[in-house]
Amino acid sequence: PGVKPGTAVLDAAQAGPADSGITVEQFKQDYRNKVERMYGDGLERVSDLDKYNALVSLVRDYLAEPWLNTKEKYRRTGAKQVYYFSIEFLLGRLLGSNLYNLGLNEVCQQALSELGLDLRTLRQVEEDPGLGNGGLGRLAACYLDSMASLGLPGHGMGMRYRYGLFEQRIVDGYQREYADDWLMDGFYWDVRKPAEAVEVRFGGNVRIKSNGKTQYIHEGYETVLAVPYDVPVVGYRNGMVNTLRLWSAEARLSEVVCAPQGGSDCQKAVEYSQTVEELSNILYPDDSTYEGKALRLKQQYFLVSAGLQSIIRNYRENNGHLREFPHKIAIHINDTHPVLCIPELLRILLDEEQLTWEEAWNITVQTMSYTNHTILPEALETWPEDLFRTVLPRLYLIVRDINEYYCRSLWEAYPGDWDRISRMAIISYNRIHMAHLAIVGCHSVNGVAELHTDILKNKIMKEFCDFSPAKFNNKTNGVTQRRWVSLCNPALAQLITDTIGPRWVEHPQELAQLERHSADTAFQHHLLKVKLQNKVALAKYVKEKHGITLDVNSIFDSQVKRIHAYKRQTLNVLHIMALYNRLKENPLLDIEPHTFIFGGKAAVNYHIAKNTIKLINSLADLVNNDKSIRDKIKVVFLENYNVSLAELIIPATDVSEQIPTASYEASGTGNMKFMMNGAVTIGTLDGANIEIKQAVGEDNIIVFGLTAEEVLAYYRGGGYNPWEVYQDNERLRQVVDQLINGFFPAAGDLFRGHFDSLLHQGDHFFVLKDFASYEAAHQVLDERYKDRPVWLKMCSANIAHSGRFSSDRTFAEYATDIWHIRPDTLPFSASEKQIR
Ligand code: H53
Repeated sequence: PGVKPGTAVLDAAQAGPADSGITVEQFKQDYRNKVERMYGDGLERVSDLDKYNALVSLVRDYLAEPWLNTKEKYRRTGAKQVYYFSIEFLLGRLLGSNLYNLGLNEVCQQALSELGLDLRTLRQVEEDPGLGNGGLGRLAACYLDSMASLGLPGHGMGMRYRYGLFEQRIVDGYQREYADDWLMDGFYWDVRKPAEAVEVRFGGNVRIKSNGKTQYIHEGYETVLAVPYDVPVVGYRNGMVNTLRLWSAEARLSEVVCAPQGGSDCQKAVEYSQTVEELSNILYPDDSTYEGKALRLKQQYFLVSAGLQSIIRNYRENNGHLREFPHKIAIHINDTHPVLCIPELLRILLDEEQLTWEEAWNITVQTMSYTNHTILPEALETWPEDLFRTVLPRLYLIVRDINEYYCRSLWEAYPGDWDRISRMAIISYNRIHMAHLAIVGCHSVNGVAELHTDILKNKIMKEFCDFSPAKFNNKTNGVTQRRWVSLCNPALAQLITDTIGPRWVEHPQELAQLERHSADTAFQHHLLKVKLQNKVALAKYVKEKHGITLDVNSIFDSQVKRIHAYKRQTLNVLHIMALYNRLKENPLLDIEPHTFIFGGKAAVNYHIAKNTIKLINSLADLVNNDKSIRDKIKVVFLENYNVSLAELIIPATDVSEQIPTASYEASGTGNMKFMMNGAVTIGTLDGANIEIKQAVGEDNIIVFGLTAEEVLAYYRGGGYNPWEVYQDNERLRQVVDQLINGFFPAAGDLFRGHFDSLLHQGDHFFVLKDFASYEAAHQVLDERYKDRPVWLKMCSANIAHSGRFSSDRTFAEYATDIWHIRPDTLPFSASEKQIR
């Protein structure tokens, strides 16, 4: 407790193209003044938190002008604006990245150092904003960085959660969830805009008035005030600052007292305000109850309605009729959570603008595009019709109309095929299918890796794709090399720049030039040094935080991601157990020393995943305290995995574990971050792993296990028989038995759920089936590692071929193919940066 992941320092030589124009002297003076004005006290007497806040405030001053200029330029040029709606934005700490993108990093570092301060310490004061959960949210944050850095007029639209998902603490090996009070000390990056607040309406009923033209009058509703907070999104040294708009729910108490719900009693008004504010209290409220479900649905509508109202208000100030809307505005729906954008835009066009259904529908479809991020059935949202009707009565009628309109066109295409029509309908069996609504209401539907898109097109959404094939396309995910190399691994960034020059930061495909140096002894020597330095930094953190000493000369093998059955942390655990058994049998066994690193959160109600955490920690206790294996293996579970911790783990990792059951991981993005930092992937042929293999070549990645096709074929045949595999493999049998036979002395029956799911419930995720091939893959890995020049060549190849996994590439594709933004029309020229 109390130990936070640190941050890396950037070297002065990493300065990019543009100069901020601010000198060290100026910075020092500005900073001193800022502290004095904010706190009425001298720099020497204020706390680190005060120093940090003053620094953020100063950086905000510096970016105010480019922010204003950017908005002004958009207004003047009328450039088409993109709005990326997402329920999550996992931003990570912003001080470092904003300084870096503003080109102010070196100046700030120098100025602070001359004032006797350390930028690293102040960066560490920042809490990770609790605005996301996993890959989806972090991807959205990478995309914001890329849009601004590419010069694209693209903004984020999200929620300002009062509390994050939860803070994970490990108590006696178990996950315990604590409130993630990330806003406790304030968040100095955003600007509250009360004057731009809008009202969002829930509940009530709809009266239909017909005098010539049908009118829908929404009455008896409850109003919630949506207040926007704007966060600047700084482009990389291009003078551009876009906006991430986060919405917070508030009640205007003065009005509440007079409202029927509040009566005239102050106490009641306060209670009422609490229920209103609940809307933006937490991400993913527990939806196991009716109230919980209603809260989630309200939260989604809140984001969508507030966001759209503000977009339209802004549009009206600068443009004419809403008919032109799709030429000026693109709205992107990140997963199904913001799909209500579709009926909400229709509502505005129909009820407020009085457009005809055809006009309104065409505008909506041309404006909207949707990304699917999963094929997991539990993540493809559906809502009970009753609940939907109660919470959103007007939208319900609109969704019903869309459904009818759509089913009519299905009927024309497939007359009499009721089964197909009911499978494809938006409303069926009293549920509203949000993914169906998304496909119908958007002009583009994309998956996030080639395999994932193929599965969508040929399996999950096959019938939709047969009906409108032109909508479906692939956009393989990417991550920003600015945060995931330059900022988190400055020593590597420096080595790359020394070797091939600085252009790669903006043109990541130029990393391919490293290939020529990959067998070069001097380069390899430096690469090794960089890795070691990063391992030392991680080991220091682990020692301080967890009291465990890591051997920095061992292989650092990491699996850090959400804990989920399909991601198969259990497979990793069983393999470590088998390795441990081998060492116990033969303490002289010649294996490379290994450090197995785990991190990740399990959803609060996901019991078996929570037990997986306990399983990992039980294994860690056993292995780390067994002197007989002479520290050949260590296991650590790092508490509270988040962006900042990832920034520490990824640069220090040698082996990247990407081992989901093939077909389940839509893309994965951790896999990309690890490869950029020179880790070698051990992985299944799933998600973007396949494309990583294509990029690096099969010698530079270790793949194992069933392919997606094989997995899907097994499912079609009703599964496989895990007993056979269990009987045939002695080492595997031993570890599976050890889950329940007292091997973990204090565990009792704790891991019986794992045991049963593997043996008695058909091993749905093919853990046993893939075990032997996983073990063999690890042996290959060890062989390669022993031959250091070969290993380092593999590491270099991974870095060299990571360019196509830059989110700059991905978003250039979104811009041209989906949003139809021509680079040469951009106010901040991005044409040179288009890297298709
Ligand atoms: O989205 C990532 C993918 C990853 C996928 C993840 C994701 C979430 O984090 C949350 C919800 C959801 O539907 C999907 O699991 O494979 O890389 C970004 O596309």
